[in-house]
Amino acid sequence: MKYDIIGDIHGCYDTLAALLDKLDYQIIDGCYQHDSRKVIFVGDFVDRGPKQLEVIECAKAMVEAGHALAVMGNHELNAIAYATPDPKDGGYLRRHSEHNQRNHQEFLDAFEGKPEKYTEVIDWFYQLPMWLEFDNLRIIHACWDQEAITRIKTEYGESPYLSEPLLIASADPKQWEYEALETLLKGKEIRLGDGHSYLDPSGIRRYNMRVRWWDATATTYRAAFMGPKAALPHISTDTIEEDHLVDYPDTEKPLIIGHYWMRGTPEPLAPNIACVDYSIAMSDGKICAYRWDGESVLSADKYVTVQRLEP
Ligand SMILES: [Mn+2]
Repeated sequence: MKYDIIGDIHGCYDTLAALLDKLDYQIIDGCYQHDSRKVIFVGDFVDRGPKQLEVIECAKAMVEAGHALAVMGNHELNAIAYATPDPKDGGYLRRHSEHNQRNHQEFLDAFEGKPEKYTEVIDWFYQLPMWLEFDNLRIIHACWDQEAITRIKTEYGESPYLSEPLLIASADPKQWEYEALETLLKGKEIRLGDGHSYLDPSGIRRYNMRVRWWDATATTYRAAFMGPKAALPHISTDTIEEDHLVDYPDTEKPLIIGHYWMRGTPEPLAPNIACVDYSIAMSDGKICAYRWDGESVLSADKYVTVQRLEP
Protein backbone atom coordinates (compact mmCIF):
# COMPACT_ATOMS: atom_id res chain seq x y z
CA MET A 1 0.00 0.00 0.00
CA LYS A 2 1.11 3.55 -0.75
CA TYR A 3 0.45 6.12 1.95
CA ASP A 4 0.10 9.88 2.12
CA ILE A 5 1.15 10.74 5.65
CA ILE A 6 -0.44 13.99 6.81
CA GLY A 7 0.95 16.11 9.65
CA ASP A 8 -0.68 18.07 12.46
CA ILE A 9 -3.96 19.81 11.51
CA HIS A 10 -5.06 21.67 14.68
CA GLY A 11 -8.60 22.51 13.56
CA CYS A 12 -7.58 23.96 10.17
CA TYR A 13 -10.16 22.15 8.06
CA ASP A 14 -10.02 24.41 4.99
CA THR A 15 -6.27 23.83 4.63
CA LEU A 16 -6.71 20.08 5.16
CA ALA A 17 -9.36 19.96 2.42
CA ALA A 18 -7.07 21.88 0.05
CA LEU A 19 -4.25 19.41 0.77
CA LEU A 20 -6.50 16.39 0.11
CA ASP A 21 -7.56 18.01 -3.18
CA LYS A 22 -3.93 18.59 -4.10
CA LEU A 23 -3.18 14.92 -3.34
CA ASP A 24 -6.01 13.94 -5.77
CA TYR A 25 -8.42 12.64 -3.14
CA GLN A 26 -12.08 13.00 -4.11
CA ILE A 27 -15.19 13.24 -1.98
CA ILE A 28 -17.40 10.23 -2.70
CA ASP A 29 -20.40 9.55 -0.42
CA GLY A 30 -19.24 12.35 1.85
CA CYS A 31 -15.77 10.87 2.40
CA TYR A 32 -12.38 11.79 0.90
CA GLN A 33 -10.80 8.84 -0.91
CA HIS A 34 -8.23 7.81 -3.50
CA ASP A 35 -8.42 4.68 -5.66
CA SER A 36 -4.84 3.56 -5.04
CA ARG A 37 -3.63 5.30 -1.87
CA LYS A 38 -4.53 5.78 1.79
CA VAL A 39 -3.89 8.59 4.22
CA ILE A 40 -2.15 8.18 7.56
CA PHE A 41 -2.78 11.04 10.00
CA VAL A 42 -0.01 11.56 12.56
CA GLY A 43 -2.39 13.08 15.13
CA ASP A 44 -2.97 16.55 16.63
CA PHE A 45 -6.30 17.03 14.88
CA VAL A 46 -7.56 19.48 17.47
CA ASP A 47 -7.00 22.68 19.51
CA ARG A 48 -6.11 26.14 18.24
CA GLY A 49 -7.83 26.34 14.80
CA PRO A 50 -11.39 27.42 13.86
CA LYS A 51 -12.96 24.16 12.56
CA GLN A 52 -12.41 21.49 15.20
CA LEU A 53 -15.48 19.37 14.43
CA GLU A 54 -15.03 19.49 10.65
CA VAL A 55 -11.49 18.12 10.96
CA ILE A 56 -12.58 15.29 13.26
CA GLU A 57 -15.58 14.39 11.11
CA CYS A 58 -13.46 14.31 7.94
CA ALA A 59 -10.70 12.15 9.46
CA LYS A 60 -13.11 9.86 11.34
CA ALA A 61 -15.16 9.20 8.18
CA MET A 62 -11.98 8.35 6.25
CA VAL A 63 -10.73 6.01 8.98
CA GLU A 64 -14.11 4.29 9.39
CA ALA A 65 -14.45 3.76 5.63
CA GLY A 66 -10.92 2.30 5.40
CA HIS A 67 -9.44 5.20 3.43
CA ALA A 68 -7.18 6.36 6.25
CA LEU A 69 -5.34 5.29 9.37
CA ALA A 70 -4.40 7.56 12.22
CA VAL A 71 -2.29 7.68 15.37
CA MET A 72 -2.86 9.68 18.54
CA GLY A 73 -1.19 13.06 19.03
CA ASN A 74 -0.45 14.69 22.37
CA HIS A 75 -3.49 16.95 21.91
CA GLU A 76 -5.80 13.92 21.66
CA LEU A 77 -4.12 12.36 24.71
CA ASN A 78 -4.60 15.64 26.58
CA ALA A 79 -8.26 15.81 25.49
CA ILE A 80 -8.88 12.29 26.83
CA ALA A 81 -7.13 13.07 30.13
CA TYR A 82 -9.02 16.38 30.41
CA ALA A 83 -12.33 14.48 30.06
CA THR A 84 -11.42 11.60 32.42
CA PRO A 85 -12.10 11.85 36.17
CA ASP A 86 -9.12 11.16 38.42
CA PRO A 87 -10.11 8.17 40.58
CA LYS A 88 -7.82 9.44 43.36
CA ASP A 89 -9.27 12.85 44.09
CA GLY A 90 -12.44 13.53 42.12
CA GLY A 91 -10.66 16.03 39.85
CA TYR A 92 -9.59 15.20 36.30
CA LEU A 93 -6.50 13.37 35.07
CA ARG A 94 -5.56 16.58 33.25
CA ARG A 95 -6.35 19.42 35.61
CA HIS A 96 -8.90 22.01 34.52
CA SER A 97 -6.46 24.79 35.36
CA GLU A 98 -6.68 28.15 33.64
CA HIS A 99 -3.66 27.31 31.49
CA ASN A 100 -4.94 23.86 30.43
CA GLN A 101 -8.42 25.21 29.77
CA ARG A 102 -7.11 28.10 27.67
CA ASN A 103 -5.05 25.75 25.52
CA HIS A 104 -8.10 23.54 24.97
CA GLN A 105 -10.73 26.28 24.56
CA GLU A 106 -11.41 26.01 20.81
CA PHE A 107 -12.06 22.30 21.24
CA LEU A 108 -14.32 22.77 24.27
CA ASP A 109 -16.23 25.57 22.51
CA ALA A 110 -16.92 23.30 19.53
CA PHE A 111 -19.00 21.02 21.80
CA GLU A 112 -20.93 23.76 23.57
CA GLY A 113 -24.40 22.26 24.18
CA LYS A 114 -23.40 18.94 22.55
CA PRO A 115 -22.37 16.65 25.44
CA GLU A 116 -23.13 13.46 23.49
CA LYS A 117 -20.96 14.55 20.59
CA TYR A 118 -18.16 15.33 23.05
CA THR A 119 -18.34 11.81 24.51
CA GLU A 120 -18.39 10.28 21.04
CA VAL A 121 -15.28 12.19 19.96
CA ILE A 122 -13.35 11.36 23.16
CA ASP A 123 -14.26 7.69 22.56
CA TRP A 124 -12.89 7.98 19.03
CA PHE A 125 -9.62 9.45 20.33
CA TYR A 126 -9.33 6.38 22.59
CA GLN A 127 -9.49 4.20 19.48
CA LEU A 128 -6.43 5.86 17.92
CA PRO A 129 -3.33 3.70 18.33
CA MET A 130 -0.29 5.29 19.96
CA TRP A 131 1.91 4.01 17.11
CA LEU A 132 1.65 2.15 13.81
CA GLU A 133 4.21 -0.35 12.63
CA PHE A 134 4.23 -1.95 9.16
CA ASP A 135 6.81 -4.26 7.55
CA ASN A 136 8.62 -1.28 6.06
CA LEU A 137 7.27 1.86 7.75
CA ARG A 138 6.66 3.28 11.24
CA ILE A 139 4.43 6.15 12.33
CA ILE A 140 4.29 7.88 15.71
CA HIS A 141 3.40 11.43 16.73
CA ALA A 142 6.76 12.54 18.17
CA CYS A 143 9.45 9.97 19.00
CA TRP A 144 9.98 6.27 18.29
CA ASP A 145 11.53 5.20 21.56
CA GLN A 146 11.76 1.42 21.24
CA GLU A 147 12.57 1.00 24.92
CA ALA A 148 9.38 2.82 25.98
CA ILE A 149 7.27 0.93 23.43
CA THR A 150 8.69 -2.42 24.52
CA ARG A 151 8.05 -1.64 28.19
CA ILE A 152 4.44 -0.65 27.47
CA LYS A 153 3.98 -3.86 25.46
CA THR A 154 5.54 -5.97 28.21
CA GLU A 155 3.45 -4.52 31.02
CA TYR A 156 0.19 -3.63 29.25
CA GLY A 157 0.05 -6.12 26.35
CA GLU A 158 0.98 -6.00 22.68
CA SER A 159 -1.89 -3.69 21.69
CA PRO A 160 -0.90 -0.20 20.57
CA TYR A 161 -4.13 1.22 22.02
CA LEU A 162 -4.30 3.29 25.18
CA SER A 163 -5.97 1.48 28.07
CA GLU A 164 -7.51 3.19 31.09
CA PRO A 165 -4.89 1.79 33.52
CA LEU A 166 -2.10 3.11 31.27
CA LEU A 167 -3.84 6.47 30.95
CA ILE A 168 -4.23 6.78 34.73
CA ALA A 169 -0.60 5.77 35.39
CA SER A 170 0.65 8.19 32.72
CA ALA A 171 -1.02 11.11 34.50
CA ASP A 172 1.28 10.62 37.51
CA PRO A 173 4.76 12.12 36.99
CA LYS A 174 6.18 9.74 39.58
CA GLN A 175 5.42 6.66 37.48
CA TRP A 176 7.48 5.44 34.50
CA GLU A 177 4.36 5.49 32.31
CA TYR A 178 4.34 9.30 32.51
CA GLU A 179 7.74 9.69 30.90
CA ALA A 180 7.11 6.88 28.43
CA LEU A 181 3.97 8.51 26.99
CA GLU A 182 5.55 11.98 27.19
CA THR A 183 8.45 10.78 25.06
CA LEU A 184 6.35 8.93 22.49
CA LEU A 185 3.73 11.66 22.02
CA LYS A 186 5.51 14.88 23.03
CA GLY A 187 9.11 13.99 22.26
CA LYS A 188 12.22 13.83 24.33
CA GLU A 189 12.62 16.84 26.61
CA ILE A 190 15.45 17.78 28.92
CA ARG A 191 15.95 20.48 31.51
CA LEU A 192 17.92 23.50 30.35
CA GLY A 193 21.24 23.86 32.18
CA ASP A 194 21.87 26.21 35.18
CA GLY A 195 18.80 28.41 35.48
CA HIS A 196 18.48 28.92 31.72
CA SER A 197 15.03 29.52 30.29
CA TYR A 198 13.38 30.98 27.21
CA LEU A 199 9.99 32.30 26.10
CA ASP A 200 8.00 30.08 23.74
CA PRO A 201 5.87 31.58 20.89
CA SER A 202 2.85 31.89 23.20
CA GLY A 203 4.88 33.85 25.78
CA ILE A 204 5.23 31.03 28.33
CA ARG A 205 8.60 30.76 30.08
CA ARG A 206 10.10 27.33 29.48
CA TYR A 207 12.74 25.64 31.62
CA ASN A 208 12.74 22.44 29.56
CA MET A 209 13.54 22.07 25.91
CA ARG A 210 12.61 19.61 23.19
CA VAL A 211 15.67 17.95 21.72
CA ARG A 212 16.71 16.70 18.31
CA TRP A 213 16.53 13.19 19.75
CA TRP A 214 17.55 11.54 16.47
CA ASP A 215 20.69 13.64 15.94
CA ALA A 216 23.85 12.08 17.39
CA THR A 217 25.90 15.13 16.31
CA ALA A 218 23.87 17.44 18.58
CA THR A 219 25.97 17.32 21.75
CA THR A 220 25.36 20.84 23.16
CA TYR A 221 22.10 22.34 24.43
CA ARG A 222 22.10 24.84 21.58
CA ALA A 223 22.79 22.23 18.90
CA ALA A 224 20.10 19.90 20.24
CA PHE A 225 17.49 22.64 20.78
CA MET A 226 14.13 22.29 19.00
CA GLY A 227 12.21 25.51 19.31
CA PRO A 228 11.89 29.07 18.07
CA LYS A 229 15.03 30.50 16.44
CA ALA A 230 14.63 33.70 18.45
CA ALA A 231 15.28 31.73 21.64
CA LEU A 232 18.62 30.30 20.45
CA PRO A 233 20.85 33.03 21.97
CA HIS A 234 19.36 32.11 25.38
CA ILE A 235 20.28 28.45 25.03
CA SER A 236 23.59 27.39 26.50
CA THR A 237 26.47 26.10 24.38
CA ASP A 238 27.48 23.71 27.18
CA THR A 239 27.69 20.01 26.44
CA ILE A 240 24.62 18.05 27.51
CA GLU A 241 25.59 15.65 30.28
CA GLU A 242 22.38 13.67 30.56
CA ASP A 243 21.12 11.08 28.13
CA HIS A 244 19.18 13.06 25.53
CA LEU A 245 19.31 10.89 22.42
CA VAL A 246 17.00 8.10 21.35
CA ASP A 247 18.73 5.54 19.23
CA TYR A 248 17.25 5.29 15.73
CA PRO A 249 20.01 4.14 13.36
CA ASP A 250 19.88 4.59 9.57
CA THR A 251 19.35 0.85 9.23
CA GLU A 252 15.90 1.06 10.89
CA LYS A 253 12.77 1.21 8.72
CA PRO A 254 11.60 4.70 7.72
CA LEU A 255 9.79 6.64 10.41
CA ILE A 256 7.37 9.54 9.89
CA ILE A 257 6.56 11.87 12.80
CA GLY A 258 4.70 15.16 13.33
CA HIS A 259 4.70 17.51 16.33
CA TYR A 260 7.85 19.59 15.86
CA TRP A 261 6.64 22.93 14.44
CA MET A 262 9.18 22.84 11.65
CA ARG A 263 9.73 25.96 9.49
CA GLY A 264 10.99 26.52 5.97
CA THR A 265 11.17 24.01 3.13
CA PRO A 266 10.49 20.42 4.22
CA GLU A 267 13.30 17.91 4.07
CA PRO A 268 13.95 14.65 5.93
CA LEU A 269 15.60 14.92 9.37
CA ALA A 270 17.65 11.81 8.59
CA PRO A 271 17.70 9.40 5.61
CA ASN A 272 15.02 7.35 7.41
CA ILE A 273 13.18 9.99 9.49
CA ALA A 274 10.80 12.67 8.18
CA CYS A 275 8.68 15.19 10.07
CA VAL A 276 5.37 16.34 8.55
CA ASP A 277 4.49 19.13 11.00
CA TYR A 278 5.20 22.51 9.41
CA SER A 279 3.47 24.80 11.92
CA ILE A 280 -0.10 24.90 10.60
CA ALA A 281 -1.06 26.52 13.91
CA MET A 282 0.92 29.65 13.01
CA SER A 283 -0.59 32.25 10.67
CA ASP A 284 2.25 31.78 8.15
CA GLY A 285 2.53 28.02 8.62
CA LYS A 286 1.53 25.21 6.30
CA ILE A 287 0.04 21.75 6.34
CA CYS A 288 2.37 19.04 5.14
CA ALA A 289 2.14 15.51 3.74
CA TYR A 290 4.78 12.97 2.77
CA ARG A 291 3.84 10.83 -0.27
CA TRP A 292 5.33 7.47 0.58
CA ASP A 293 5.61 4.89 -2.20
CA GLY A 294 7.51 2.19 -0.32
CA GLU A 295 11.00 3.73 -0.33
CA SER A 296 13.39 3.04 2.53
CA VAL A 297 15.42 6.22 1.97
CA LEU A 298 13.17 9.26 2.38
CA SER A 299 13.45 12.15 -0.03
CA ALA A 300 12.69 15.89 0.04
CA ASP A 301 10.81 15.77 -3.28
CA LYS A 302 8.06 13.58 -1.75
CA TYR A 303 6.65 16.38 0.42
CA VAL A 304 3.43 18.16 -0.55
CA THR A 305 2.40 21.30 1.35
CA VAL A 306 -0.41 23.88 1.37
CA GLN A 307 0.02 27.29 2.93
CA ARG A 308 -2.47 27.90 5.77
CA LEU A 309 -5.76 29.26 4.43
CA GLU A 310 -7.40 30.18 7.74
CA PRO A 311 -7.32 33.91 8.49
MN1 LIG B 1 1.97 17.57 18.92
